[in-house]
Amino acid sequence: IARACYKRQKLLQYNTIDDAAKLLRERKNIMVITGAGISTSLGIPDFRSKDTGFYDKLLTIGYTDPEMVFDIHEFESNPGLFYSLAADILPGFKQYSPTHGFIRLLQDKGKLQTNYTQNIDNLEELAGVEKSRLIQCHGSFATATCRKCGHKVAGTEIFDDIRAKQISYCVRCKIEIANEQAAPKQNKRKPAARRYDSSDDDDDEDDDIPQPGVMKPDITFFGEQLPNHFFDTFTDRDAKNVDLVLVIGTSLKVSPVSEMPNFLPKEVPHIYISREPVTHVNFDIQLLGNCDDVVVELARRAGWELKHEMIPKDC
Ligand code: CNA
Repeated sequence: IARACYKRQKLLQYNTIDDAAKLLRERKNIMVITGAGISTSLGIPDFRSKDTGFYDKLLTIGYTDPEMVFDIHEFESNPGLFYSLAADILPGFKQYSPTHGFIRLLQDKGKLQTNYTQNIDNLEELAGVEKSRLIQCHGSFATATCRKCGHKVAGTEIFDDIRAKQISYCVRCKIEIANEQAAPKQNKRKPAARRYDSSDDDDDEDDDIPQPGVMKPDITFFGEQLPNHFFDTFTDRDAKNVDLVLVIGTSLKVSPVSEMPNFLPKEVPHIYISREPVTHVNFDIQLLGNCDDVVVELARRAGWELKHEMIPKDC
């Protein structure tokens, strides 16, 4: 998606929460764009909330550039930085929030076109959102891949290392290295060509000790390309058919997702649900507050029953 060079005009006929509930009842192809705010009620911090966000935490412990933790070049040179801090945003995978439940409800009503999530906690899947209706724009913790040999594993296989704040190394690389070391010397693979240095002349074998690759969860770091199916699905399918867009729990600061609302047809109503207002997109209706509370009220006014153990019985 190229950078939006215009701000869409507001549709003046939509203003209130009742207008939003009516749109939910009437529309059939609802695009839902979500961010970290839909998981904060589960104890998973977002990035940019003041005081409680992950970035503020990093600042208080001395990291002046919190985005570095998720920068691919930094990860290549110093994976220990990511591994020392990632435990804080590792999901428990046991529970989803009422807002995830609301997205599932839209699906059950036959109204969910696609949920574009920036989240990496994979909780949409736990809530039962179908794979075909889910685009994980920034990947997820569901799988992890070796940076050296490409070996892919279930994300859970590196969780113990993340929780122990230690770099996770590739099991397949380790086995290959062990096999090579066990093999007779003449069968050993020749070491890759390396920079010539006069100290190499002393035939110091330590330099040639092979290292296993580092595992990286399949989340999109800053500096990495988003998955192709994100662009293809948005431009070729969804942007043409959508009739309502809900943007929930995101500061809309990360491109290209932040550009998506401005690229939808101008007659499609835009609703924003989050704690803080945004000004760089002209939403028709902004419903500010905890998203779980807002979606419960929206569902009630739409005449739908949203069931979830975190919703008080009298709602
Ligand atoms: P962000 O920039 O931290 O914004 C979150 C927004 O949600 C803020 O505007 C908050 O005010 C708002 N918010 C927080 N809690 C609530 C709540 N309970 N109800 C309503 N609004 C709330 O995060 P974005 O998602 O906009 O940024 C995209 C990043 C965040 C992606 O790359 C993600 O991978 C990354 N992230 C994901 C997770 C996760 O998967 N749970 C956690 C932390 C960060």
